[in-house]
Amino acid sequence: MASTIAGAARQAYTSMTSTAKVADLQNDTVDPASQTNKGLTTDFGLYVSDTDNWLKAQDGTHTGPSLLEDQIAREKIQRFDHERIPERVVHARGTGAHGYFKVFDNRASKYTYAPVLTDPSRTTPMFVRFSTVQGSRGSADTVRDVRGFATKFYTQEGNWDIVGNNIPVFFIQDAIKFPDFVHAVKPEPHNEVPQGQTAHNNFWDFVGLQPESAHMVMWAMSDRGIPRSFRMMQGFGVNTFTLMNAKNERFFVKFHWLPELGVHSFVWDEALKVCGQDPDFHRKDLEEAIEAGAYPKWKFAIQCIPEANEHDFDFDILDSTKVWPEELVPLEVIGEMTLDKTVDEFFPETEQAAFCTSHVVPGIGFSDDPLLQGRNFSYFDTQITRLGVNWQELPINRPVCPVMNHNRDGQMRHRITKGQINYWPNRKEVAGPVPVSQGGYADFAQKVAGIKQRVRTPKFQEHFNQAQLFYNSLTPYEKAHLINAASFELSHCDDPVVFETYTKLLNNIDFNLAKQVAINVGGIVPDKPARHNHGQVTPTLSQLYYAPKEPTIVSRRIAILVADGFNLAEVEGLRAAFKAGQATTWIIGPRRGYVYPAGEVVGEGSGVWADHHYEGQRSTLFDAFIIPSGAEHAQKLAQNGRTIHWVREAFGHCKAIGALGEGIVFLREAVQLPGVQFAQNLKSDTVTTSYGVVTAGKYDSASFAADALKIGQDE
Ligand code: HDE
Repeated sequence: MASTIAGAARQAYTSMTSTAKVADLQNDTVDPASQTNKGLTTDFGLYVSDTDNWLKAQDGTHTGPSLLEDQIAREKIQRFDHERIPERVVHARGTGAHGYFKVFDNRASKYTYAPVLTDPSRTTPMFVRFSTVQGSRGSADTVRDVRGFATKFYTQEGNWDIVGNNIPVFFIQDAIKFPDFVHAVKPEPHNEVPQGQTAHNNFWDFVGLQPESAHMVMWAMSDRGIPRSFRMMQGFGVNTFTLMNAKNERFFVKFHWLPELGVHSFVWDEALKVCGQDPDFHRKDLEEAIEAGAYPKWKFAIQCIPEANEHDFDFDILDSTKVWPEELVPLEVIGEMTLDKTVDEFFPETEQAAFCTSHVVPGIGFSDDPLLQGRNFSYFDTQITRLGVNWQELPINRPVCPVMNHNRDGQMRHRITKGQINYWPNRKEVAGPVPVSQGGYADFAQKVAGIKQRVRTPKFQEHFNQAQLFYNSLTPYEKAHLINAASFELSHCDDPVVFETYTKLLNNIDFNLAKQVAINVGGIVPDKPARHNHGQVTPTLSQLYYAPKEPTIVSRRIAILVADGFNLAEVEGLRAAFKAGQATTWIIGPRRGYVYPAGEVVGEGSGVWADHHYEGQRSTLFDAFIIPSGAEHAQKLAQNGRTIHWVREAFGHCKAIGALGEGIVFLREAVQLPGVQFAQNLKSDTVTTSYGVVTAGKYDSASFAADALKIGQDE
């Protein structure tokens, strides 16, 4: 019997493709547009003749009481009353997408026998949910926070979840501290402030008293805390898992996702503004890219340490507050994930998606990482509160391979299992265990010994080496951003005990960092380092290391700023060039509607459609912009405070800015960018680049656009 499950039934799934999960969801998907019966019904299928008026006892002129008897109105209201479920206690705000995973070859078979990681003929469907941690479901996307990076592989051997983050370490070492940490980070209990921020007394109080957080705090205060896009951030499994190979050898492993587009961040001022200007910025960005066919991709990499080498490092490899520096344990890139489909409906897919670190498949296992051990309990448990005990049966969560066992009943059970048997062993041999040799999950025969006690081993007690390593590895401008971020946050703490304690703690990481932050926030300014700086650097910790090798404008948002009287040929040429580079182009004009080029009468010519007016979309929402030539148009731009602000703000945010012909006059005379050199000759096509501002007198070829953006990006 067992072999039936392991063999024949699963054979049907060996030809599974990336669409297998999407096809599976079709069983539960309705499309009102294609339904033959388009009429409105109750949940029970009764045609409804009036959905606007509650049944009332009344005569022709006087409104009478609404009748409780109206079962149609009651169903509508009662159904609505219960629309909300508890939001996730952390990572409440998120957005999801479907995709698929492939390995390049079978090189990982030296570490694992898991087919999902070793069989290049397979395409494994995936669902991914990105999230922020602190804020509630309605909070803004671009807040300073850690980003969740939760991935679900619907493999032929069952679901495998890597519930990761965009930062490779965590705030605490032991799961028992998680409720304290989350209470401290979340809005304070007396007034529920702040939302989507860690800039408050309780968070900094906690991390000041819990020095194991120091390393993660450095990452969260760095530019990693304000990613430009979900598509432009790394993902990390964080915890130490294990892999088992066919020779029954075990390896410790860390999982990594590396974005094809490189790692990019906002600058802080920009992130703050986008929180208000477009709180859904990241959500829309993901959707926009997928809909445009610019499918986000990540390489998948592993770091492996043989079991015998567990204790070869000066840190404990089971400590989630530590990275495994790549110089010590190189990354091996083995596969790639592509996201190619947005969800059809947010709630049943993204909101009901439920991830569990305990979901692994044969060939992959756990380690004694104390954070992971606690997580393996917590995720399953939290889904019961959020979704009910049968949450695995929800369409988005159920595997695409067969499921058969003797778990039964509970709220919202909707699977119907035929027959008399719901236990094992049974006389009919229904649904019995599958031997390991036929695909049953094998627990690694790990020897366990020890004294039952509540202590942390010595290596778990060192907290500053890697915090220092991270800080040392940043470029000067990344360090400056980190100092500003920590200063911003600590300035929001009004209890001197809090900001004084933390500025003191920073002196264990870096003297200059501690000094600068203390000066900014009124902390105690140290006169010497609290600890020797080991001076070590790991280049792969700076996000600059992950800039794309070839500059690219794929999926970037580029604005063309125009007023009536612009140069039409240029705008058309630029648009074509940006389109060819797979960027999206937006015309920003004085009004949404037609804007008229030089030579056309306003309101009469054919014009170009402006996607937004100057007030409608700010420079913060674009990666770059360009101002074409046109004397009249340049003059109009120069008379408008908003367009001048547009350029100054973008310049302050280090955006690539382009200008042609009289567009340069506007930049030079009205905007007055300090220290910038501009092309002098308005008749020449010689390109001048200065501080990311790219100018040329005239537009000569489509390559200006590509060159300009390349230069702008390099700077
Ligand atoms: Fe989570 N975490 N976590 N976490 N976590 C949850 O599970 C928890 C930790 C992460 O998109 C919860 O379904 C404990 C590390 C992500 O649905 C909850 C501990 C990392 C998501 C929970 C940690 C994460 C969660 C809340 C310490 C990075 C969102 C809702 C022992 C590797 C998943 C839920 C999604 C969600 C518990 C630490 C990432 C309560 C106890 C480390 C991406 O179960």
